[in-house]
This record gives sequence, structure tokens and C-alpha cells, in this order.
Amino acid sequence: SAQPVTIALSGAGGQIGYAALFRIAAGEICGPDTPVNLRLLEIPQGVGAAEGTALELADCAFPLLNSITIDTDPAVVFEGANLALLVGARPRTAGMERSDLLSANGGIFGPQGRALNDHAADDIRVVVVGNPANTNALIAQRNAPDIPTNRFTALTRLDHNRAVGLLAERSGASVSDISGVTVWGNHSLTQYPDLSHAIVNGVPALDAVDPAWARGEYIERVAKRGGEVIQVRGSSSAASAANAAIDHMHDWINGTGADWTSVSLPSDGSYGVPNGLISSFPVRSTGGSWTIVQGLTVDVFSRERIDASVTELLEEHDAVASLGLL
Ligand code: NAX
Repeated sequence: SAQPVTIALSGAGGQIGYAALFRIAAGEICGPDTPVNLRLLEIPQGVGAAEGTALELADCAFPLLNSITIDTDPAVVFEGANLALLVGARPRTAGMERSDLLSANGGIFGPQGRALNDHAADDIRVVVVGNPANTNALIAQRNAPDIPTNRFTALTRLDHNRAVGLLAERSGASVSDISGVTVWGNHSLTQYPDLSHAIVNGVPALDAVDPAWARGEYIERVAKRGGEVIQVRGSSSAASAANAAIDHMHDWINGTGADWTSVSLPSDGSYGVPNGLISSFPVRSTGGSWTIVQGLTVDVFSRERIDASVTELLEEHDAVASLGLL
């Protein structure tokens, strides 16, 4: 079999961690030939839950699961890590100002970025899931000057998968007959799920569904899907978020096919998004790296939507910069 891969996951005692770890240990990121060393990062209150999950992982007798380490020190957890899924974050609690939220998360993602910089393997790839994901990823990236910038990403695959799923539901097509969907911008309510290049069963999506729906209700439904899940399920998206994080890492390593997907990554200036800002784009993965799909036409409606979300990202950037977190 291949060399083992060392996969670090922060927030391992939480609900996304619980939904992700069994699938990761079963080999769903790197495939059936690659043994997995799991490194679980928690804060002291979460260690018990992570230890309980480790007992259950042992009880699955996964043939690929080589080792499990649980620690509260990012330096220990990230030592030699090839992949890092940064899920643990400080949630917004009642009465918390936005600047409090950003600085609490800066206190997490700054040190984790430095620990990745000093301890991770040379091929480290990072996806940030913990919110505010794009800005947390930016903080980690800026605190890891020795790691190539394009190894830091934030998760917008859940938004992408929601966008595909809801388009399939509306059009009556199956998910496998849909391509060319893009989520642009921030993983937040300003995100722009864009159907202007999407294809449903060989037909432009904007001919297959009511374009007024696609540019109205649909955008809001995708952006607010997390809230809908909370309302109906009574707690926030967990299995679907874990699934998206696994899809993201799987495709980063193994490549996308003909279709593209959506990933938040440091902008190279494409589509007018300021350089370095971690924003969601249409991307393909080849040879182990993401490349932004080029040459898509951006009409007036799309331009306004992308700009609005990028403006929000710039505001978050400026806020964390003025807090000294970058
Ligand atoms: P939980 O509260 O169930 O779990 C979070 C875990 O992280 C807890 O066990 C906590 O002890 C741990 N933790 C907190 N600070 C930590 C630190 N500094 N180092 C290591 N571990 C730490 O939340 P869960 O439902 O699993 O969600 C985790 C994060 O994902 C949240 O920030 C949430 O907002 C975010 N989400 C992001 C999504 C995305 O698409 N990007 C979608 C789902 C989810 O809402």
C-alpha cells in the first residue's frame, strides 16, 4: 500500500468532527490504498468527546486507520500533517460584537497558522470550515509565511452542493445531469450561487428553470439553507458539512473531472477579486492544485452580486487587519 497520510482535524469532539472522522478513517479522502494517521485537536472541554470518538473509531476496526493522536497543542497535532481540516472555531454568542467574534477567532487561527507553518509537512493542504471561514483562513494563511499561499482554502463546497441539490430538485433533473454551477464570494449570506453557466441535461440552466427564480428566490434559499436546516433539524448542518469537507479534500488530491466545483482560495486577481483575498471561485483541480476556471462571462447581475460579497470580505479583511491579526 501507499505511504500513510497524516490528517489533522480541529474541533474533533464537535458534531462535524463526529460526522467526518469515520468517513476519513474509512479512506474516503485519499482512497482505499492509503493508510491514515488521524491527529485530533481539541480544547480541554472537547477532549472527552474526541476520546469517545476515538474509542468508536477503534471499534470500527478500519483496516486503513493506522493511528489516532488527541492533543490540545497545535504543535503536536500538526507535526508532519499532510492535510488539515480546521473545523473548531469560536461561535458567536449572545451579545458578542462582530469585532469580538473576529478577534476570538484570530486568537485561534493565528496560532494554528503559525503551528502549521512550523510543524506541518511540506505538502500541507488546509481547508478551514470554522466560521467566519474565509477570514479565518486568511488569518491562518498570513501567519504561515513559509507555506505557499495556495495551500490555504476555505470551505464553500457545502454551498456549492446545496446549490446543485436545490437546482436538481427544482428542475427534476438528477444531480449527475447538472454541471457548471458556481458559488462566488464569501461563505455567508452574501454568497452568490450563479446559474448563468450551469447546464441541466444539456440545456442552459436559465432555459431549464425560471430565470427570475434562479436570480431571486434560489439565491436566497441556497444562502439561507444553513438556517433552514437549523430550523427543521434543531441543530446546524453537520453530516452535509462533513461530506462537503471530504469532497473538497478528495477533489483537491484526486482532481475534478470535466465539471468544476467551488472553493474559496487566495485570489490571483481573477474576475476583479483583489489579490490575496480568500474568496470563492469556480475551480478545477489537476495535479494536486486548484486552478480558477478562466474566461467565464460575467453579466451585470453577476457583477453586482460578486462585488457585494467581495466588499463584505474586504470589510472583514480590514477589521482583522486593524486588530493586528494578519
Ligand atoms: P461544534 O460546536 O459541534 O464543534 C466545534 C468543536 O470545536 C467543539 O468540540 C469545540 O470544543 C472545538 N473547538 C473550539 N475551539 C477550538 C480550538 N481552538 N481548537 C480546537 N478545537 C476547538 O460545532 P460544529 O457544528 O462541528 O461546527 C464547527 C464549525 O463549522 C462552526 O464554526 C460552524 O459555524 C462551522 N460551519 C461551517 C460550514 C461551512 O460550510 N463552511 C457549514 C457548517 C458549520 O456551520
